[in-house]
Amino acid sequence: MADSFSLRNVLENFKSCLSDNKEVYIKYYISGWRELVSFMNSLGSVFSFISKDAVSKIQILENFLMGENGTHYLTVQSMVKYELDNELVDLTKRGSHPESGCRTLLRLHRALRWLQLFLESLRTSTEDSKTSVMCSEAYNASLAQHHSWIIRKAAGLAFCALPGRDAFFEVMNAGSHQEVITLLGEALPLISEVYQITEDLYAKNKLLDLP
Ligand code: 1PX
Repeated sequence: MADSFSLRNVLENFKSCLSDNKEVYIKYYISGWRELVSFMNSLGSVFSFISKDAVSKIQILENFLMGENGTHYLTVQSMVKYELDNELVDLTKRGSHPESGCRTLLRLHRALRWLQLFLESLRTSTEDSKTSVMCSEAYNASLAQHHSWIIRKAAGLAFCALPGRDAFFEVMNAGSHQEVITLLGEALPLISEVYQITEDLYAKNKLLDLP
């Protein structure tokens, strides 16, 4: 299932995400997420409620990209412009466009902040650091504020099932601990840049609270 996962693939996708003029390609953004989901699946079935949600959001975006208006979904920038210009986004409450590209990508965008915090904390962790603690601290500082009590509880339970730091570094499949740490150091600035560009775009268009 996740035999082919490697942190390197995630890095490659986020590297390919940015165009020369700093637009974010949806194709690589969702490929990056697919890689991450395959990684999460390899950690066990307690995470499947999380990966199911992530996969359904990836699928919604992929359907737009492959659909008849696909050219408007090449980048996050073109998607935002197209959906706003054509009133395809529910701005205040869910109505006739409950699954717009903009609101769907916003969920993954918020999760990307979690990923950024979590990976940074893994990168700077020491041998006795606990992955479950790093994961829940990253979650509480990001995604948790957007989730209901019940989801927060379920997520908290799932975090307890995370493998320890050593095993975690192993599944990342990117060589020795030191090599993983180096790779994380390369991946993080890219992930942060993609995150920040999206955040600024959403803020400028007042899309950060889409229902
Ligand atoms: C190299 C190591 C990295 C580990 C990779 C792990 C990939 C994690 C992928 C998580 C993607 C989560 C997407 C969540 C999107 C979301 O917020 N959805 C909620 C809102 O959607 P709605 O359509 O209702 O507005 C939805 O309610 C969420 C349901 C599922 C629970 C989400 C819990 C998220 C916890 C994130 C931490 C994942 C920990 C995995 C550990 C490896």
